[in-house]
Amino acid sequence: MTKLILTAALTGAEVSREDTPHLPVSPVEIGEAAARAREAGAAIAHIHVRDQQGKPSQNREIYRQAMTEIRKRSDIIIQVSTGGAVGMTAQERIQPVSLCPEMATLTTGTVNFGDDVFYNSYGMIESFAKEMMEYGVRPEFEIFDVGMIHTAMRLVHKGIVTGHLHFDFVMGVPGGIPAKGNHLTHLIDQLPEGATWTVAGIGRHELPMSAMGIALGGHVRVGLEDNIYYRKGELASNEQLVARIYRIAKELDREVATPDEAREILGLKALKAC
Ligand code: KMH
Ligand code: ZN
Repeated sequence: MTKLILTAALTGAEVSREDTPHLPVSPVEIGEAAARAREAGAAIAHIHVRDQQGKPSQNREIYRQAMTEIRKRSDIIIQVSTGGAVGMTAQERIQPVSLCPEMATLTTGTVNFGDDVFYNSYGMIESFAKEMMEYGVRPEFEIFDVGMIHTAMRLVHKGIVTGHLHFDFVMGVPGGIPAKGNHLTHLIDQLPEGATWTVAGIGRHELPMSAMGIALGGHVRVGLEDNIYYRKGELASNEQLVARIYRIAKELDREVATPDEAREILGLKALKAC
């Protein structure tokens, strides 16, 4: 099996400091959290940023600061969010891509998101994909339900997205695909030859889905964006969640990739000067 790529989803848009004191919010905190996650075994930091009040933001300047703070401290791959928070406009969401991060998320469909709707029309998806390709940013397709794989492939068949294809299966969002083993194998079955995949189980589903991801030869995402608990009633830090998956992988004889090894596996280009 290829080495395991661990992604740390450090902050997200839905969790607040009231939910957990471990949440990194400011650019410096995000930089420090990324360095600790890297130490614990993460190769990719999936980031969202917050404004001065701690509210979700897609502000380009705040992303620039967070990226600077991360790069000061580690060689971890930076993956910015273009999902942002529900209700944000496409113009708001796309802002960090023009900072030339190595990766950005690209959700390829609309999904109910608890009581909200996470809206992604085909037109938006195509324009986000074009902007990523223009800036040399590798998309990670965020797959909340099975049809989204087919919309991602529409971008490939139209020649809009070229190069290595990487998917992240986000499983267990209320309204999206449930976090179950048979659904995971069904998602894997839809992928084209040569594609790679990560699994992100939401809430209590994070640990079992991660274990399945390791065993099935995929990659794993954990972090406070997806789950704030180490176990029932016990809050976790990002690095504790990463370190646990690192240990499980070792026990299962799966080596863990460094950021440079992950760059190789994911076909990331050399950083473009931006
Ligand atoms: N906050 C969710 C509505 C992404 O980062 O691209 C969307 C999200 C996905 O978190
Ligand atoms: Zn996210």
